[in-house]
Amino acid sequence: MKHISILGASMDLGQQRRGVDMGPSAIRYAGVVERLQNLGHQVTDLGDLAPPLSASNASESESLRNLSQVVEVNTRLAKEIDDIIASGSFPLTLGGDHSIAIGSVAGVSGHYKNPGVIWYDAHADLNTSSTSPSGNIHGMPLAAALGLGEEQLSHIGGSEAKLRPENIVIFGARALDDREKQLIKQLGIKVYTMHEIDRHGMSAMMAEAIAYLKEKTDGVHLSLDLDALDPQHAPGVGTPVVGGLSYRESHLAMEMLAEAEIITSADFVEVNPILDEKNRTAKAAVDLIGSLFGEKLC
Ligand code: 6HN
Ligand code: MN
Ligand code: MN
Ligand code: MN
Repeated sequence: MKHISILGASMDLGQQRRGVDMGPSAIRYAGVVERLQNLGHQVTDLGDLAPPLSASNASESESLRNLSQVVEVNTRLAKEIDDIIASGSFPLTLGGDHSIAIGSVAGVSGHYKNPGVIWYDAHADLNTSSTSPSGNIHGMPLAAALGLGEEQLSHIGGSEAKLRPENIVIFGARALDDREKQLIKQLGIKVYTMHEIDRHGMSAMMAEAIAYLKEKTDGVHLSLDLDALDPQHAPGVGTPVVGGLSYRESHLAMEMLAEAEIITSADFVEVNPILDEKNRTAKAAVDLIGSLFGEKLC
């Protein structure tokens, strides 16, 4: 039994498709609290962080869209996550676009000597303002956690880097920008692309990723972007990419993580109910959360 604190980060300013700020509501509506309680966990729903006021005026930079709002929300989120862990509870953050992982990783990192992360995503989110093709900050959170790019982002929760490159595993990647590929090679970040997963299977690749992180880290944050799943299984995301992980593969991944007992915090992001079909993506998120917290089929 765990004590789990759910926090909604209703942010949609890290990218340009409105509606992903309603992700936390959609995931609650799909029954996340009840699901976790039925598994015997003690759940506190802390509600949503107050959202930023509005999109900024056009004077703000196109290479870092809505920077001030993203900084403001993530600064508050980092503090909340820090407090949740200090109280002995497991922080489960519901997004919101993936820019909110800047705050969640920052809030987690001070609690571990060697924090690690599983970045379950079609993308690597390793851009900075100088490499980003879009200026969307949801494509930058992993770079910020490494201490790269705009300091207003990378210094949230402290000026030090929040993650070491060798403690990062990217899982499900299939849409990397050229500069992200360069950075991955340069820093030696471990990436399981769809190629490796197709070739060797989820079971072998996740087992390898778990063993890798187990050896290096003393806490692992799971940052799960629903666009890691194929759009057939998770249509309600802002940046869908065909050729993704299936619903079953993702369940197996969560079940293996539950069994390994390595995950110490998590966020589930990019659920956009406006783009969704009958809340399927939010339901998939809740199903995966169930598996991550120990649900068994029999
Ligand atoms: N996400 N690499 C692209 C960009 O604009 O930087 C896409 C980023 C997607 C981010 O899905 O969290
Ligand atoms: Mn992402
Ligand atoms: Mn993504
Ligand atoms: Mn710095």
